[in-house]
Parts: sequence; structure tokens; C-alpha cells
Amino acid sequence: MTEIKACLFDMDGVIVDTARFHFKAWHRLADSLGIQFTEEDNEQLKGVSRVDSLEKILSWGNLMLNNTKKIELMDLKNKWYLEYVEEVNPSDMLPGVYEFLKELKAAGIRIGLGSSSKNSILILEKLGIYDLFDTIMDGNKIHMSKPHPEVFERGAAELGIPPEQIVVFEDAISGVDAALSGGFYCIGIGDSSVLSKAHAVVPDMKSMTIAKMVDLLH
Ligand code: B16
Ligand code: MG
Repeated sequence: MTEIKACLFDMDGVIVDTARFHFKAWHRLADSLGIQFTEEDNEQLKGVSRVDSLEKILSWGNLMLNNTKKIELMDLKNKWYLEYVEEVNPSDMLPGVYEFLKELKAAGIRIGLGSSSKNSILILEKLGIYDLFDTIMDGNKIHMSKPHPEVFERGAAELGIPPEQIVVFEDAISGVDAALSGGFYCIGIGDSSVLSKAHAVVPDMKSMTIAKMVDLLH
């Protein structure tokens, strides 16, 4: 295995459990439109951009709306989401993440964010870890949402490190697909039956270390 020179982290579901707030806000919106929306449906929205998430929900409800109405609904969902994340603070960081980021930093392994979210900087600031990132690639900068590899490819390009020397940490099927099609190593965080395509899957970031990461990829 080649030397690992960088790690790219998905945000929602890997660094912080904001996925439940996205679910809550989409559920509230779907309810207001009379569309059924379960936690199982929500799996398909993880890692997917705001606009693509809305399109999926509308298609599940067989609802056709014009662009103005869609923008209004996305703004409403984001307003609710921002209310829910208002209280996010460093204690909301998922266990093991902070220690792992510190270990990477000390070892000179570059750290990047590869998130579909347009709220990523706000959340990283609330968690107090914004300064640890060497690059931030997110929904504000990319044109194609996961499973397209753009978010990770552009993160790698900003770091000047090729994909084969980078490990992506992802909790979503769309993100694992994005990492693999970009030629990155990928460690899935969550359910191994859901993320089975990743090179390795662990239930969470607890006790993640550089040694464990390298071991998982062997
Ligand atoms: P926003 P990630 C993704 O973030 C979330 O998983 C997904 O549920 C959300 O719809 C998307 O960001 C867009 O988020 O509405 O904040 O721009 O998992 O790629 O870090
Ligand atoms: Mg995610």
C-alpha cells in the first residue's frame, strides 16, 4: 500500500451527527406537503445536495412544482435546519474525531473536508475545529453532488495530493460511490451491510488512529 498523505472527511454523519437535524427538517417539510417520509427514505438523502434531496422527496410524492416554489421550500427547510443546529457545540463532535484529527495534524497528514453541505463552515466553527482543516470543499464550491467524485477530486487537487494517497471517511452510500469512482481509498462509517462497497467499514470513529486506518486498508 502506498503512503497515506491526506484524509478527506465527509461532515454530516462522520464528524458530527447533523444527519438527524437534516432528517427532522426534511420530515417537517414533507409533512407540510402531505408526503410520507421515513427514516429509511432518509438514507437515500445522506450526502445528497439540498436541491437533489428536494427533487427526490417531490418525486416520492408525485409532486411537480415550479422553480420559484422549489427555492421557497429549500429556503424553508434550511431555515428549520439552521434553527435545529443553533445549539451545536464542541460536545456534539462524534467520539474519536477530535483525537484523530489531532493525531493526523501532529503526523503531518493533511486534512480536508469533502461535504455536500452549504453550511459546513458554520458547523465546523461551532465545533471549534475549522482551523484544523487544510482545505474545505463543500456544497458552495462544487457543481456536481455525490455520487459524482467532484467534491473529493477538488479537495485532493487543492492539497496537491493524488487520490491513491488519500483516505476518504464517509457515512453515505453516495459518498462511498463518489470516493471509489474518484480512485480514493474509502473507509465507511456506519453499517457494513449498507456501506459494503467501501474498502473497510467501522461502526464509528471511536478509537480511530493512523495505525488502525492503515491496518483497515491492508
Ligand atoms: P445543506 P455531507 C450532506 O452533507 C448531508 O449528508 C445531506 O443530508 C445534505 O442534504 C447535504 O449535505 C446538503 O446540506 O442543506 O446543509 O447544504 O454528509 O456531504 O457532509
Ligand atoms: Mg455524510
